[in-house]
Amino acid sequence: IEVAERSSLVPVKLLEKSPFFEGSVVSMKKYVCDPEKSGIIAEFKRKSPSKGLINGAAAVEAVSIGYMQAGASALSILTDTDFFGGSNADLKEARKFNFCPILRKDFVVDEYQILEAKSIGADCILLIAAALEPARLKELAAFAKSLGLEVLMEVHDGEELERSLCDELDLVGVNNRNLKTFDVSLQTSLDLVDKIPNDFLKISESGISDPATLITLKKAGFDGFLIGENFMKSSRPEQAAYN
Ligand code: IGP
Repeated sequence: IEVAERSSLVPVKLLEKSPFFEGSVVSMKKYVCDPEKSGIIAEFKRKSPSKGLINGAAAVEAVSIGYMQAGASALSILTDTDFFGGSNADLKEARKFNFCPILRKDFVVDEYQILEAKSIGADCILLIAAALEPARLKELAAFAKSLGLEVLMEVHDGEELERSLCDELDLVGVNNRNLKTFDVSLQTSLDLVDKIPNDFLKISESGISDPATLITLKKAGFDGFLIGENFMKSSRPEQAAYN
């Protein structure tokens, strides 16, 4: 359901009754840079605009628990239904079974969605620089911070990075996938890593499919690695993460 419809079905007052408003968040920043952990943010994603159906059968409970047992630092759960086949219920389910940072992966354009993220137990939200005016991005990031949530900003080029960087962010992600053409190039990450100030955790996103790539990215200066399809395309995503 669209945001406008959801916000009339579940008003803010009701969202705020969620017990998650009393609890504190689990820091994605802290977990991802913990040297005892892998830095991998493992993603649960059933389908995508670039690949179509990736995995229609996977169950979020088994996969999320398995990801964490395999050594992931954190989880990313798609809640967008139309493009990615996810839902808020998926994130709630993952939250029930895991004590770890959870990124709510969705296209955030409105404060309501940030309150919703908090109410379903997310710890971190995504803001996509290409989709938001810099001033609006800053405003949404500040709102998330006021609820105790952490913020990952996603960029695809140097211009977006320069334009939208602000103090309210915790992590900066470089998406290797061009959202217009769906082309994936790791070079995008390698070109941008040194332009991200060290105050932010640096995440490389998309198209990571082997340990050698991860090592290259780590050596280049990335702290975290967002991996979805490579795990999800397996009939046992959690086992793929273990391998
Ligand atoms: C994961 P991949 O290629 O490992 O499945 O990519 C993640 O980076 C990708 O799902 C993603 C995404 C997004 C999804 C990156 N940015 C924004 C939805 C919205």
